[in-house]
Amino acid sequence: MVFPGDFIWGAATASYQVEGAAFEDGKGASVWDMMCRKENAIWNNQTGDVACDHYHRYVEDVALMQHIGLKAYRFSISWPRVLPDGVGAVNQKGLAFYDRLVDALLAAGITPFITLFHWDYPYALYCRGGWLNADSPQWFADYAAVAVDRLSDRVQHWIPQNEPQCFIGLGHLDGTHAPGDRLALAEVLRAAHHSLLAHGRAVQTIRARAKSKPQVGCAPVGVVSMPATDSPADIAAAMKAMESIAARHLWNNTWWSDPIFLGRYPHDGLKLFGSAAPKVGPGDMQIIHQPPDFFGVNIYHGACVKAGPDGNPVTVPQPDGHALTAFRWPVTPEALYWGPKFLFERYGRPVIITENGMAGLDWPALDGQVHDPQRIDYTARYLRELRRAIADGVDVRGYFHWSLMDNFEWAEGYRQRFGLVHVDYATQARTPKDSARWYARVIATNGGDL
Ligand code: IFM
Repeated sequence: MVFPGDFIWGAATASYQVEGAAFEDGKGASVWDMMCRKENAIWNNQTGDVACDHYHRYVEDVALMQHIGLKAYRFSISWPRVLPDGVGAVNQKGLAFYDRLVDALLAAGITPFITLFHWDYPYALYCRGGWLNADSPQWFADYAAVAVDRLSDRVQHWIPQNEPQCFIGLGHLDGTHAPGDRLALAEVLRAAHHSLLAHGRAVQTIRARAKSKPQVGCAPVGVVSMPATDSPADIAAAMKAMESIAARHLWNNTWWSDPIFLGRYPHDGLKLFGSAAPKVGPGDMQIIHQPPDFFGVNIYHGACVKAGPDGNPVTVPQPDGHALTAFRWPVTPEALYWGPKFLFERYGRPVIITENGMAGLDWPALDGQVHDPQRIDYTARYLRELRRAIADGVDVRGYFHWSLMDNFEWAEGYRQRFGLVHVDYATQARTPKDSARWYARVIATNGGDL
């Protein structure tokens, strides 16, 4: 068997995308509650107010996970549900929800992986400057302490933040995600620097306070390049593309991961960003440089590159008619070979795929079942590439499918369905798709059925 015996087969969700109960039990507002109230910010002006109602239906959802045979479930805590003002008084009712969820998971034999922050930033703190405020790393560390103090007697796996490229880049540069700002690059990079400091402070907090030995990870977007051919020149070009910063935006690997894992910002980024680069205070890098125990990474697709005449990477466009998901993302299974391989070689930590999956056009058929052969094909192809990476010596410890169930896909609202389980938002009926049954077999055979 190529997959190690203790390989972690999981699925993932995030608080705002599934919980609902947006204004219940003392929860404070998040920037996504705010964003969903802006006219036309979200497809069809939809909101996460109810979402999958997971807050009330988590028992049924854990039973579904058990039915699929998940070994682990990655979910996030809503920061403003626990701390309505972002700091200060703890909302015990909100915190109690995660207590119940963790207990239900453990009773079902499912290992909880907690993401502390998956984008639902407290609105109260946004009003105080959000990630631009130099106090924001401290706010985050204090929040981490509350979660760790309450849950670390039962939870070992912690991921401080999900996809900083998105909550900083889409949220503060493009303005398409909450809080919907379009700031100058210098301000965006200052916010990014604070988020990196927050990551470091949270890791320190987790390691100092956890009641059981913690395993800490990360979950950036994996910006993957794949060589057009197996030639050494193309492979070197793809590696170079993955480790370089070539444009004045935040879609890259190294600006985010070099500080955390290597203790420095990459030179090419500093050069390219120039005067927009953040001021790094004395001691900042020591705080940020808290290498996690595993390199968690979210990978959905990659770009194909070849070596140009000077050896530098040149993008090779996908051929006309190349396979696309419903979200118009290219289907590129090799991303799950080259992405983990590069990240393992550069950062030297075991890799866990913290997200991978696809949006499909799924609906209940006349027979009442939800047939999603494309998701099965997509996932089988990607997992085969992950298997190839493991066979080639990449230390991959786990895979989380995105997502357990259809949910609120941010600016896309409910238009994109990523789930193994179909959700009828009018009735909240859950229907496991064919892919859920297929994934159950993959898990039961530890990947032997691929
Ligand atoms: O739904 C998102 C998730 O919240 C973060 N990673 C990508 C997923 C699909 O877009």
